[in-house]
Amino acid sequence: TRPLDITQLENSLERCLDRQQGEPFRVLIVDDDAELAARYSLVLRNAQMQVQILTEPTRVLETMHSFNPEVLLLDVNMPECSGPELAQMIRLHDEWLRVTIIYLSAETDTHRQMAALLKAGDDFITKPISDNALVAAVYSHAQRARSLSTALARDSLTGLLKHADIKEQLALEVQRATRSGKPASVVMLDLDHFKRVNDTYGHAAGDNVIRALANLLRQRLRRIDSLGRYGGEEFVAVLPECTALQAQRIFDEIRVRFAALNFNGGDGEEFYVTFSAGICQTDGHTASGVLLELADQALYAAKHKGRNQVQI
Ligand code: GH3
Ligand code: MG
Ligand code: MG
Ligand code: MG
Repeated sequence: TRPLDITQLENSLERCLDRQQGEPFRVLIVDDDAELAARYSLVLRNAQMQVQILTEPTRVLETMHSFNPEVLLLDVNMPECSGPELAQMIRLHDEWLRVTIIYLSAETDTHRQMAALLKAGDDFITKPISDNALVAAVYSHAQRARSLSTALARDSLTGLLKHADIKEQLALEVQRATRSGKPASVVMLDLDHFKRVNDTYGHAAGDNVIRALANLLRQRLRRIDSLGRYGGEEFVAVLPECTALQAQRIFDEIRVRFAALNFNGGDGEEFYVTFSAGICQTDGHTASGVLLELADQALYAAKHKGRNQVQI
């Protein structure tokens, strides 16, 4: 095997860090050795991470509350309490489940390392460690923790916002529209005769339809629009800077395209599904909950008038 090319490794690490998106990763270093902690902190700060140092382990929960770290770099041997004891205590709190705990210790005895990991914690790094290796380890853990928490926040079938989150987003956009004086539109959408689809072709085929609609909506809407799975086969979209008439044109287009999609019903059978939608425009004073109610009334009218249509 070829020897490891360190320069190449360093370049890829730099590329990795360049790609780091969003807020900087938050790392809390708990170590009784202040000098060492300062050294690690410098290395991680140079890699664009946000770092806080704690030399008194007993104050860890308090510090976590104020700093909200994503990664905890934990010393093993400290005078007041051991790292594994601390990790175990942190793991008793559900609110800190997403925090990755990495031991950073001079402990080289693998039995003691294993004992620490079995108690609580996610990884064990032995000191001394090169700057790049430290950055890479923290980066990969933080990145994974973040993508997991983003994925968990989404509806698992469609990847869209969940009920509570789209409602929150709607409230924010309504406030924004009120401030800017620009119109925004709220769309409530429901699949037509979907019970029949499930009954005829099965729940899995029904799930495919829901996913296909979510993908179509995602493709067709803009980046600034918000989209959520409001209920089982109900969706809510919020379109900033868009009048009800413009929203109706867009959703009518989506409606036609969706109605043309053919789905596999098994045994070579194909089927088609339609949806109905109701739209309501902001007016600068109506509350978001009421707007949603109005969009739902428009949806009800669309159903009543024969489905496969978009009403204002
Ligand atoms: P309508 O045109 O009046 O909306 O008729 P409908 O049959 O679609 O009535 P409704 O909107 O009340 O139907 C909801 C149905 O959607 C009930 C349930 O079987 C189905 N459903 C809800 N969530 C899911 C899901 O996650 N997957 C599948 N496959 N079906 C779902
Ligand atoms: Mg120590
Ligand atoms: Mg429904
Ligand atoms: Mg329905």
